[in-house]
Amino acid sequence: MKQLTLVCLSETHSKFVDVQHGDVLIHCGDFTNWGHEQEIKDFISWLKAQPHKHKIVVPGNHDITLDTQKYPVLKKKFHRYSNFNPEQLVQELKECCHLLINSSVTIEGFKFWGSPYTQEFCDWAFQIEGSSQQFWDQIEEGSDVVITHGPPYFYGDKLSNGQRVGDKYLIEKVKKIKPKLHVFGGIHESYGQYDEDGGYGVDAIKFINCSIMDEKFKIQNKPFLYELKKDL
Ligand SMILES: [Mn+2]
Repeated sequence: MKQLTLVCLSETHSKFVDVQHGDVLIHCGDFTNWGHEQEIKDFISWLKAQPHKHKIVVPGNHDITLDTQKYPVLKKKFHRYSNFNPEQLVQELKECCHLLINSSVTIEGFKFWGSPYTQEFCDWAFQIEGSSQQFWDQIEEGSDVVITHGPPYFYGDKLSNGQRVGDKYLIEKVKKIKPKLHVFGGIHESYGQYDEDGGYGVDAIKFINCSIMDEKFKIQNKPFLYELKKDL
């Protein structure tokens, strides 16, 4: 039996918190408010100071500098008066974590697949153009953990008015892939862990929304711990 303790958090928006110890630290995005150079540098310093052996980062829609493809457009909107090299910052970040952008990493026999992309209404970073149906076909078979910035439909995706905003194609695909864990943030007010509806026993997927900030951007929640196990 192989086991890893995962420490999962999201939505820190340039605030820094103490996190529990574990083997793999996972941040599901929105570690900044505006993707400013200093915000990213502060996050890198924080990340470097964490003792976890492995670190995985999936950016969020606020971390605009990490969306290097769209950055020239986003710069005009958000960073008119700053001048820095986004590629260099991304490189610095990659040197202290596994940065997953529609890609995977295998750690001690466990496969983690991550994506920052979401379907959203405001024009931020990492947005899926059009339907997400084909988009989620990129999730790799055999993933033990799926990490996305936004929630799938029905799990941890409720706004305070009760409206569910999770991605319907994402949940469809995740249920086919059958990871042990799907962890995400995105919707601050839906922090919590959820068991797969209609799932059975040990094969049921666990869904965790690990947003540590509430909808008023106040830190209210603790990072989640999850024991990832498998017979190897
Ligand atoms: Mn957020």
